[in-house]
Amino acid sequence: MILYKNDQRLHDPRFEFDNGQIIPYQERPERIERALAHLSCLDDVFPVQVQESLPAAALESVHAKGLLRHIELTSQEVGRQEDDQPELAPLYRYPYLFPIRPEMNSHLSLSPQSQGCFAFDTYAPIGRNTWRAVVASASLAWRGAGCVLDGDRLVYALCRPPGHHAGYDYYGGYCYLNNAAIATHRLKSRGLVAILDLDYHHGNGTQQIFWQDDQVLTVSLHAHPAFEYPFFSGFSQETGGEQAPGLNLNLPLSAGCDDATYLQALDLALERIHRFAPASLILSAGYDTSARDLSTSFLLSNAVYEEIGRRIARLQIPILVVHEGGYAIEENGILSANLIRGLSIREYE
Ligand code: OKP
Ligand code: ZN
Repeated sequence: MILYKNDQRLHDPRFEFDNGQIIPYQERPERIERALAHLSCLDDVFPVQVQESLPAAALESVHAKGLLRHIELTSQEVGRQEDDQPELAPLYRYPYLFPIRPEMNSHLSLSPQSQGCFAFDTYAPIGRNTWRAVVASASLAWRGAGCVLDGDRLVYALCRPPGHHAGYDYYGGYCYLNNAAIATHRLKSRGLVAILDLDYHHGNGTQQIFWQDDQVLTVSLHAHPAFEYPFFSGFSQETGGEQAPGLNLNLPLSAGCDDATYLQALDLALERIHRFAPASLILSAGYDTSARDLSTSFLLSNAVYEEIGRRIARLQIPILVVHEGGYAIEENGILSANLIRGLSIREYE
C-alpha cells in the first residue's frame, strides 16, 4: 500500500542558498509525483489518498510545542502578507539571523525574523502552505504506522517534505516535522521499534529524538559527516544517551561508496537490528545514494536497491517505509519501485 496526500505539493519554494550560491530548490513536488507514478505500476501495490490529518497529540509526542507553533504561525503570517500585497511573488521566509548567544535569542524569538531560533540552516524556508504540507506529510507516516498496527506487513508513506533532519525543537535541511519519528512513536505501542535510515545524509533529527529512548534502536548508513552535510552529527562515536547506551549505530561511509561497500555496511546494520529483535521497522528511505543523484557522492547502481530491499525483508518483520531524500527526479520513482520489489520478496518465500 502506498499512502500519499495532495496537500504536500503546496510547499514549493523557488530557490535555496547553497554555499553562497542561489540555486533552484532541490526538494521539488515532482519527486513524489514520479515516485507515485512508478510505485503504482507495481503488481499488488495500490495507492491510497489519505484524507485525515494526524491529531495534534501525535505531533506533540515528538516535537516541542514552541516549534510547532512557530511553523504554523509563520505560515499564517506569510499568507496574510501575501493577501495584503498580492503583487508579491509566492513568498517564502528564510532565516538569515541565528542567535549564537542566549541574549540574542530572547529578542530575536519575538521578532518577525524568529526562524533562526528554530532552524539550524537556510534550507527550510516557510511559505503560506508550508504548515499544511508538512502536516500532510507527517499524517502519511502516522497513518502508515496505524496500518502496520492493523496488520499490514509493508506500507510505503510517500512523505514530502522529508523529515529526518528535524529534531525535537529544531528544523532544517528541507525537513520540518520528523515523519519517521512520529510513526515510530505510534508503533511503540506494539513493542520495540528499529529505525533504519538509508538516506545519503545523516538523520541528525531522528538520532536526537530517540537518543535517550531504550525502546527504539536507530541505525544509519550515510556519507561521513567529516566531509558531508550535516557535518556536525553522524560520527561512529555517537552510540546513544545514558538511558539508551548502544542503541544508536552510525555507519559513516566514504565519498564514492559503491554497491559492494554499501551492502557490507548494510549487513552490519541488519545484524544489529536482528539482535535488537524489534516488533517493527521504520525504513527512512532516501535515494540520494544513487550514482545518478548529482548532488551527492555515492555511486550506487539502480539494481542494488532491489538487493537492499531483499536483505531487509529477511528480518521478517512488518516494515513502514518513509520517503526521505533523493534529488534526481525520475530516480525517486525507479529506485523506490526497485526497493519495494526487493522488500516484497518475502511474500513469495
Ligand atoms: C536533505 B535530505 C551542500 C548541500 C546540502 C542540503 C541537504 C539536505 C538533505 N552543498 N544541501 O537528507 O536528503
Ligand atoms: Zn539526504
